[in-house]
Amino acid sequence: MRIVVLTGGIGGARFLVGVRAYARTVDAEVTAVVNVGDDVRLHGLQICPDLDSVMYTLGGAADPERGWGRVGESWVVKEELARYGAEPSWFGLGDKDTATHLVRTRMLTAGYPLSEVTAALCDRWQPGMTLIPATDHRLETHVVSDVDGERRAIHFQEWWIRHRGAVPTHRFVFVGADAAKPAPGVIEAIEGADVVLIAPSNPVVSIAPILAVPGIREAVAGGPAPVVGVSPIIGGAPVRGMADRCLATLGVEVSAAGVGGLYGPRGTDGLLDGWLVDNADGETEVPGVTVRAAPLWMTDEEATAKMVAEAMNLARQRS
Ligand code: GDP
Ligand code: FO1
Ligand code: CA
Repeated sequence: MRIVVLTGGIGGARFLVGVRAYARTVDAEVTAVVNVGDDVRLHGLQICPDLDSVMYTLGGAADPERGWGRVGESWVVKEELARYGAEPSWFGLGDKDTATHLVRTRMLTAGYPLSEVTAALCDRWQPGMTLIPATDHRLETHVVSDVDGERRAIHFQEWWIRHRGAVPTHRFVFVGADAAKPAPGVIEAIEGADVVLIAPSNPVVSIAPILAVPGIREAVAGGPAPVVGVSPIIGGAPVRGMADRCLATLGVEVSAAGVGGLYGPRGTDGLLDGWLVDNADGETEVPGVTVRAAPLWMTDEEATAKMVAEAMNLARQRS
């Protein structure tokens, strides 16, 4: 049994902990295709927040409160950079995290593609599954917003961390997506999968940039495996993060139905065979998609593994 998961950072990482637990019970192989749109080069370092959230979480080293970065982190580098007045001062670079970025940047500079760098970093963290960036090419999410009365495209990290997403926001642009190619193994994994799961990640800035890489959406929508998505929205609100602001920018209702409709049914330009929503959203209907309700709070590994089992049941109904 082969399971492919499309995933972003924190929400996706927690979901993958449940996928790994479920996979152990059925001896399944898991491949996670991870968003790179959040990636940014700062202070000369290549930072990949979603890959790192997934890698640290599965490696048991993520900070559970912050959700991003390392547990037991210290901030000497950040403080020293601030004393030099080195911008951007709004970005928090943890000391332990910095070692990851140093190793990554060094390997990238030496010519290794991000997918190989990720595999090398995973040698240490042993995530228990294959992590592949959606693409080895540069793909960055930029946000067209009004800052100080001027309309500009700013990097997603600046929009989120510096402005907390609280500036008039017009659209999200996946810079470089048109010319990007899926990283080696992405299309092969999707085409060879028994099921494709879409994690309860941010649909606009975590899942959409993956699907924007030419060939990936087509492989998922046209592939042999059933596709089941899990709603990141419970009772009309994201559990955490900025999905509400992102959806509002697209004019999509912040609800399980809104996100299900955004992904849409397979066969008519969409992606989904099944859509798993929380029990609180049991009335949800997405035309053309089989909707089921289950508890979707990822409180711990056991609860999340049950949620994954529900998604797998839903997948079996189609196949
Ligand atoms: P990011 O890249 O770090 O922002 O993380 P993701 O895009 O992977 O996930 C963010 C999404 O995870 C948010 O929209 C949350 O609504 C969702 N999320 C977080 N915790 C939970 C949970 O316990 N259950 C569900 N269903 N969604 C969650
Ligand atoms: N989020 C913050 O709110 N403030 C930060 O200073 C910050 C630094 C940071 C450094 C490395 C990293 O991997 C993630 C970091 N994040 C920070 C989280 C990140 O901005 C977003 O939550 C994700 O990109 C959304 O997926
Ligand atoms: Ca993200």
